[in-house]
Amino acid sequence: MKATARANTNIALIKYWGKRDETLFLPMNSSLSITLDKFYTTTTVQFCKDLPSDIFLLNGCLAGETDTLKISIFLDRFRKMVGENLKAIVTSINKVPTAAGLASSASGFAALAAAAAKALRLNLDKQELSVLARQGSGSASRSIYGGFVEWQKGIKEDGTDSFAKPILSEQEWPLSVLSVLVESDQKIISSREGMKRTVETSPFYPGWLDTVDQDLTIAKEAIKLRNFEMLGKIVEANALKMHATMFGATPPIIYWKSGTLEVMQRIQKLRLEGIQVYFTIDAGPNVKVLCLPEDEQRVYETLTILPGVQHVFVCHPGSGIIYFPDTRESKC
Ligand code: 2P0
Repeated sequence: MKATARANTNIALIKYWGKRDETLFLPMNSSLSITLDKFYTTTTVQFCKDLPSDIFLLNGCLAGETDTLKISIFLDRFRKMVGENLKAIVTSINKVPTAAGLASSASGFAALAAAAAKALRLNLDKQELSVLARQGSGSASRSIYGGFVEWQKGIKEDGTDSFAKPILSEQEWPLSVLSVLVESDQKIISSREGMKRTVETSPFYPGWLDTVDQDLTIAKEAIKLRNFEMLGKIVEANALKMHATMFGATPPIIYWKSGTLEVMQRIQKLRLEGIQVYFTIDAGPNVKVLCLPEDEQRVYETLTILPGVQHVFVCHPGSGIIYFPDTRESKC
């Protein structure tokens, strides 16, 4: 009863911002992402008889109580599906460095869902896996698939119609995504708290909800047409709009640092110099930059020398879930 799976992280092009159900992780709006090739989580789940409680090892270290409890609550959904209460040893290797400015919860819960389901021989399809991964972290629903992925919000109260689906595979449009690190400290407000506060207090949040579906339609049309300028413009506008909702929250949420603005302004200048390049920013100070592969080197060289930039990670569209054969069936 053991299986290993790997999931890549993803970066939202049209953002998920706000929940309509916090327990089931149901979003207020649909979103769209690119799965990346560089940063991933590989997780082995082994269910064992006679194990008194779940054990979670992250990057070789025994995890604390809070993190282990999150894993246990997540695994309970799988245990319920098979009517068994076997506890598990969960071993995760996280190749999403905190310093990359990318969230590891997306790849983490996607890999855990896939490995747990396979270990219990649940035979779930990707849609069912996406529904389960979502209940660990919303953005994890999208990391089940590679390339361009849409998470449709769904309308049902039980969340069974809130899952991701693939739009375009990673091979079909090879863009470059540069993850620009301007700050590596842990952020003070989690995205979970940030979106909750925004929904509850920001007078700009209704404006977000009024326009995000239209943003998504434009982005999907741009992907269909492989129109990079059309995609980049809407991606950048959508990210700025999400941050504008936060500026209006009480108390206000400002994730940006001076380096964030420096990168944004340099990108706008690059565009004036004739380069097609756009940015997006998640719930943090770091900037993700989209460009065409032929401009990747120039954009990299321009950003890497900025005083406020600590590091630039170059990524490309990556694959969805992959499974590894388990060569050793260890005894519990
Ligand atoms: C996204 N973010 O679409 C948005 C954009 C951050 C900004 O999904 O509470 O870790 O676990 O569902 O998925 C980050 O939030 O939040 C996120 P939970 P998650 O990628």
